[in-house]
Amino acid sequence: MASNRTFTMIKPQAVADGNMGKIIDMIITGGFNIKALKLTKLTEEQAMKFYAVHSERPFYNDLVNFMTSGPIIAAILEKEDAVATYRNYIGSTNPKDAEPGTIRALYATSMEKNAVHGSDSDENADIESDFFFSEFERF
Ligand code: 3AN
Repeated sequence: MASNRTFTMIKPQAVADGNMGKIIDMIITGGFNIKALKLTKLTEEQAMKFYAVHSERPFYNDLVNFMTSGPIIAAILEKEDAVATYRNYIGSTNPKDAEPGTIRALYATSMEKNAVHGSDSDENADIESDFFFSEFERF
């Protein structure tokens, strides 16, 4: 059965562009309940660990540099079938392919600076949520 939780980040470019409030509003109006939320900044070590699955990819170093370039918002979201529903809601990784009206279509500026992260499986949603939040920081 699909989990009802997913993990998201609002990436540095979207925060720097002044769009974090609009994106959080879209998350709420999309029917996702926020179960944890923080503004933080990743260290290089944390970003390398978070994206370790991409460590062999040619864009890995640029991705780590970008993700440590400024503050991010991290959040745990709850909704039925949250992982798949949220990935549909944010749109394709490449904003050129993102459906009109999705978060990435509205706020991403490139494949790398694609506004938000959304977990790709229930297992990763749990791992990523645990990466950012202690038990005292979520409900
Ligand atoms: P998604 O975030 O849609 O699940 P992944 O997991 O394939 O996409 O990629 C993780 C992150 O790596 C993306 N959010 C994006 O910022 C970056 N990325 C993926 N593919 C590329 C690429 N070809 N060039 C630059 N950055 C990329």
